Amino acid sequence: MATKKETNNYGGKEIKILEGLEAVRKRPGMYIGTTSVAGLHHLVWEIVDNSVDEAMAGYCNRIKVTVHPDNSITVEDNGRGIPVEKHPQKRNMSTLEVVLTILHAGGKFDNNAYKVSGGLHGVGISVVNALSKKLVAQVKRDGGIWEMEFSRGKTVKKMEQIGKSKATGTTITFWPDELIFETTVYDYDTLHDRLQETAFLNKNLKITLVDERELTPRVDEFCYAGGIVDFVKFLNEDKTILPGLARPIYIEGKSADDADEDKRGEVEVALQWNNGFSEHTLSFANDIFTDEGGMHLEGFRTALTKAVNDYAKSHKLLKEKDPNLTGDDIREGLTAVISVKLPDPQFEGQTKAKLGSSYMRTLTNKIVSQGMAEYLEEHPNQAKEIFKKASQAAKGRLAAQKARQATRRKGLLESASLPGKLADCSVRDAEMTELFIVEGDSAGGSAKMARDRSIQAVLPLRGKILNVERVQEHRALSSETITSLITAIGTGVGPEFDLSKARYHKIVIMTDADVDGAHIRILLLTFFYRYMKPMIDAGYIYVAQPPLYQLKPKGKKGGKYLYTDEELAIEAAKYEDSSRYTVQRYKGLGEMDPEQLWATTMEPKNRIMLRVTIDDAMAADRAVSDLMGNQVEKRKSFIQKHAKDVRFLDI
Ligand code: 0RA
Repeated sequence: MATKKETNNYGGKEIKILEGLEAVRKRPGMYIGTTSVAGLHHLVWEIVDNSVDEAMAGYCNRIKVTVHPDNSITVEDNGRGIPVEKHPQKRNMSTLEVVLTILHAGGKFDNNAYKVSGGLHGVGISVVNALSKKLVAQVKRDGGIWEMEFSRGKTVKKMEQIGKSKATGTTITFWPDELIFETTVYDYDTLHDRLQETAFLNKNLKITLVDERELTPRVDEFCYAGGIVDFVKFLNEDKTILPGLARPIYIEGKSADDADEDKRGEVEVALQWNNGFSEHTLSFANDIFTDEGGMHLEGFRTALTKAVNDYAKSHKLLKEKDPNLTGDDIREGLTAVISVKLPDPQFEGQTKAKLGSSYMRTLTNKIVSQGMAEYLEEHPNQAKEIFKKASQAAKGRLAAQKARQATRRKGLLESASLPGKLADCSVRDAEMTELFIVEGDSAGGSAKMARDRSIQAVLPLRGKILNVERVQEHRALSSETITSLITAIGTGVGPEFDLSKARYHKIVIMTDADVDGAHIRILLLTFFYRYMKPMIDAGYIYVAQPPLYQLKPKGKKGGKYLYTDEELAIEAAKYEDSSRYTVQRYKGLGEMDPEQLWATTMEPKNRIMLRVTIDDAMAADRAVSDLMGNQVEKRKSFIQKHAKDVRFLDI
């Protein structure tokens, strides 16, 4: 039926529209980045961002996202509703139809000052429509309820009024197309974390998430009267806060009313120090997470450093001739959220996650300088605590410098100073060589016997590696396990870090497939994340994947190595019953003989290795501090949940 209608009624314009959405279906990656699980979630962000735009413009204070049992999604808001009247330029179409079927048409007709949806990946609702096997749009507006239905971007039911309502709002329900996506199963935690973040960034906006796939639907509600102040408190939840700073510092401001059209903007920051040693600063522009920072972050940092030093000098905490505290000193233990809004944000950088609009540096700097100076003057006790924390950091920094130089001096002596436990390889060309980090001497022994000694080196770690998230740098650098890692790798750390000095281009973490192994792996990843991030960025860090099981048919030779529970189930299903085979479970690498270890885990042509990436630095940042923070319970449950699940290593 629909086909007949199409051929009869579709004129030239409509054919162009279909070609537009056809292009989206042909190259979905160009519009949503990927058709993996990340792209699937992108569909939700696309709709929600439009609802958030309504909220930012002051017309909407409620958004509800529902995951239905079949993994279809409903996003409902109480904004103005997508206009339903005839479109001014396209006389035979409603605006609703234009918004849903014309690429990039989404926000052309309104004039909100700031927009999420036009930002980083904002591609418009029509892209969601193109990539859904079915989409139903319902609008309450102008006293009526209007509905329209589509399939894979094509109109299935023209817009019609289905009822009356005094309320306004938009409800979009869509069914992601399994012809497009690798998976159509939504991940609750991903939705939860992102929607909670959106609620933090939009004071008093109530966002509800409902998962109807559970027997009793799971419901989470996010609404924060304190906005980013609540965000900072949340990030510091498990931490010990600097005395007197239970209430985060909050600074806001905006450009002068007579500022040039293209230099307008608003700035909000919230900050609070804990007694830890790492910095957690998150920056956003128009609610878009700027993973690579940018102008707003630069302006904030310069202003903070100057404000604290100025205060310290003028109140004689520092003498006139004393060196200034560095920005790093001042930011030790700092948790901060910076959120700026601007009409036309420019994004640059490798992942387009860096704010390039340079006037935002000046504006943020000005607002934070003033706000910080005022805060410090008005809160002398807090000012003293902040100064004290930064001076301790400065002392630690000097001690760390010495410790680093010590590891470097050792490094200069080359092989003579390499850690005694390292079984090095003979080839010296780093591009060809690999370093296996293994837990304990016994696994180390097997790995040493198993390896190809020309290109594979083995470094056994004795016992647990220090949690670097919890100690100051000079303490980390006095741990023998850590210095042996650093000297074996050869790059140094901190200001002395030099990627070109890496002695191996593959560093392979090879731990047991149990909870302890998972713990050691996480500790090692934390170390690399905090001290050698460029090694992760360069793609030099890997995780080995030893098999979990070997299934042997009875009375026959040979057996099959299996790497996951699913693989085991599939393999076992090939037999009539379980009396026909035996299953060996490998709890540790030590249970494999060197030949097996080589064949399954180390031999380059057979092994499975996962390259560690930081494609979501925020998730990593959070996971690392969640895992490594004070809360032992959270940590234990995370490790248990993920002990067998290697995918989480992609964080
Ligand atoms: C076009 C124009 C206007 C609002 C919207 C689209 C709009 C889109 C979405 C998507 C989800 N919820 C939404 N709410 C609104 C402006 C409407 C006006 O000027 O009244």
